[in-house]
Amino acid sequence: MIDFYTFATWNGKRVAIMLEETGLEYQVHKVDLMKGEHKQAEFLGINPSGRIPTIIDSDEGNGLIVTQSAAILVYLAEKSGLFLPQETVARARVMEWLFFHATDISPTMFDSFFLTKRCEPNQLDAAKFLDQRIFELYKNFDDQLAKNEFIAGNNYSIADITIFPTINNEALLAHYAHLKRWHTQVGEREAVQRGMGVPK
Ligand SMILES: N[C@@H](CCC(=O)N[C@@H](CS)C(=O)NCC(=O)O)C(=O)O
Repeated sequence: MIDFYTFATWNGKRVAIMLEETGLEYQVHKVDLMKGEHKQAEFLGINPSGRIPTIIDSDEGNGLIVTQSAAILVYLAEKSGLFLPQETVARARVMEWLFFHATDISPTMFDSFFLTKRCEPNQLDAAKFLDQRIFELYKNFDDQLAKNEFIAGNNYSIADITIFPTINNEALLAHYAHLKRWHTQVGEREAVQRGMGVPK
């Protein structure tokens, strides 16, 4: 059984999609970031960095805690044997696109959100610069999807799962036709639809 600590953000949703896709048994614990529940002792005792998503897998020893959404996806892929190929070349491709997104796009999206919504006064010019960079980086994904059905090749993988919840930007979808085709296709998966609704 997996205890899943999450909130309705793209980092949380990618793990929710993965749990739904694998069919692993899990229980949701909503950590309300708006109420500051992630900074309370109970949650800090589980993840000292005070961030979601976090899982505890009680099948492993006294309970294995894994944090960081990309690491959780790799862990769940290895546990389930799904969405991460064993073969070296195919696996390298999945890791390449997973880390491209996790290290280049996700933090830039967070920084833009921080400058627009959390920073006093707002730093809109700086956020605009970051938004433009995100837009340009997504061209790489669009080009890749022009040649491949899925992000890392012919098969649906944790690279697709990590990216999907962040593509909620109409301007991006209007500009990049291949990204839009892929977004529609992946969005039709029932597990993706269920995962996007977690937590309720
Ligand atoms: N790199 C981390 C980012 C985790 C993260 O920043 N989570 C946000 C919600 S999406 C959070 O819990 N923020 C609370 C805070 O930073 O105080 C991941 O991929 O899991």
